[in-house]
Order: sequence, then structure tokens, then C-alpha cells
Amino acid sequence: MATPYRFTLGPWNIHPGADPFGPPVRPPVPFDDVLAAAVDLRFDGIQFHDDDAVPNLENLAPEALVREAREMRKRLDDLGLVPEFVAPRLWEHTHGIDGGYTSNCPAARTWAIERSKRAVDVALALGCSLIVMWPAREGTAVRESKNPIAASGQMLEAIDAILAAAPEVRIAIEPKPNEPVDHAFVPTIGHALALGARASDPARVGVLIETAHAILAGLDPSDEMGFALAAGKLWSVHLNDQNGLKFDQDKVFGAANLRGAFDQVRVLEAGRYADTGAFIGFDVKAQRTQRAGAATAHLATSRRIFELLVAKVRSFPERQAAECIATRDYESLERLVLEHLLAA
Ligand code: XUL
Ligand code: MN
Repeated sequence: MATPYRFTLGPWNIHPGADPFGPPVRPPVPFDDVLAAAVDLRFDGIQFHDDDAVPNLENLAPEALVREAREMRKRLDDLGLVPEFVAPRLWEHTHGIDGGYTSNCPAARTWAIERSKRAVDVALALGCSLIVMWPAREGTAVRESKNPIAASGQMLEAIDAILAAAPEVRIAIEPKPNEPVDHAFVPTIGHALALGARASDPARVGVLIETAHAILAGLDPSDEMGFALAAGKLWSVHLNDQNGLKFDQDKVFGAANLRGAFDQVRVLEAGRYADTGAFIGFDVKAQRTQRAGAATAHLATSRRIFELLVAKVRSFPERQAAECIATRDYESLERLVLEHLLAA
């Protein structure tokens, strides 16, 4: 019996539709409704930004922060949901305007580390030990504005400070090559793993791979996943899709490249990802044109496509494929894959 996949969503996936060119088009969704949607969609857990779990966490005394996080944990427990991870949200704060960990301002760097330690407190009180580090503004718009050698050291300092906050904490770095910055300092899985290998405790640093981020780096997401799986470092995924090199679209999984989605599911199956206990997370945005009542359809579709692709992977004619490979008949392999994807 294969281990069942477990699914998570982030509250930011159920959003009111603002984009850089227009305001929200749907009313904000109260957190209780997000949790209710997760239950309705038969998801297993929630991905958190630190202030999703504890709003206003910067202005709370440590005991109040823990109390609020425990209340959120109770709300999750009551609904049969689990927390997957907590990500410090550095990129919206005024102190994070030029990046947090790699800011040119020493006070902002100190703030970023302190905020990340608060995210650890939130995670532990919620009952999870995984911190996701998406280094959003850790990069440059003007290349000469920061020193990339110093920036590597600063990223490492932040990683080590988070690891030192508690022995059970693990970090999954979520690399992205651009947006909101022009060039990010940790653009790919290779960079993330290389940085993790230099940490004070490399065993506690892994990665989260987002489909769209790999595509934006010009890479094949399934190869990125394979690379991380081979190292035992794929600790979460953000499945979605991306139509070429533009802004991060967070489209429904499989919506732009169904074969690419098949390949991602295939590598997750081959690497026995479900057995590792890690979750299938989606990072998908509802289209701006979507009416409020149906603003979770993108999550339902992403999960449905994932499950249909699991079935496609499991019914793939592996023996025939192996014959094609043995005879280096890659044209026949190409056809086998395409016909299999098109078969009812
Ligand atoms: C941004 C992105 C983030 C992270 C979590 O592109 O993917 O939402 O997944 O902070
Ligand atoms: Mn993501």
C-alpha cells in the first residue's frame, strides 16, 4: 500500500484578488473561513506566515505570543488540521524594505533575525518545527548596491541564528530567482543546498521547491526535485504552474504544462516523497476574475490534477519505456509518454 499524500494550503492562496495594477476585487476572507475551506477541500494542514498565526506578533510580549499561537493550535486541532510550517514574513515590513538578512542597514539585519526567532517561537507553540525561508528581498535591483560575498555570509548568519533558536528547528529554504528583486541571492536549489551545507548543522537545512520558481530560473522543476530528493533534502513543495518567464503567476498545478506536472509527480513518486512524511503544498492564486464564492476552485483543481497525475504515473508503461531506453529509441519514448498522457 502506497503512503497517502497529505495536502496543505497557505491562507494567502485564498486572497481577495489585488494585483500590482488593481485593488482587491473580493472581500477579505476571515481566517476561520480559510480553515473551513481547508476542511471542505479535505486538505490536511495549513502553511503559515508567522503573522497569519499570530497577527501583530512584533508587539506582543513573549508569553502573549505563545498564548496566541497555542490558541491557533487549538483551532487547528479542533478541525483535525496540522500546521506544516511557519515562514517569517520579512518582505512586507518597513524594516525589510531592502531585504532583511542582507540589508545594508545593520539595524534591519538585527531586526530580521529577531523577527525570525519570533517565527520560531510561533512555530514551536503551534506544534511544528519547520521554518520556511523565502529570501524575498534578499538580493538587488541595482547590482552594485550590495556585496554578494558579504550577502552569502549574512544569509548563513541568519540560518545559524534560526537553527540556534531551538534544537528541533529545521529550515526549508524556498529559492526564487527574482521578484520582488531583480536578482535574488539564493536563486536555485543548488544555491540553497550549498548554503545549507555550510550551516552550523547542515542536517537541519533542506529545501522547499516551488514549480514556478524553478521555471523562472529557467530550470525543470522535476529535475530540481530530483536533485533535492537524491540528497534527502526535499522537505516541502509548492506545486503550481508558470507560463514562461514573467512575473510569478502561481497558476493551477498543470495549467501551463501538463507534461511538466506529470514529470514532477513522477519524480515525487520515484523518490517516495510521501514516505518521507513531507506534505504536498500548493502555492496557487485564484484568478482575479473569480467571484468570491468560488475563490477556492483553484485549490480543488490543483489537488484533482495532482491525484489524476498520480494515477497516470502509476499506470505508465514502465516496461515499454525501459525497452525504449535500452535501445536508445527516444523517439518512441517520446510518443509513449505523449500517448499515455492523452489516453482516457
Ligand atoms: C513567493 C512565495 C511565498 C512563499 C512563502 O513567491 O512563493 O508565498 O511560498 O512565503
Ligand atoms: Mn511559494
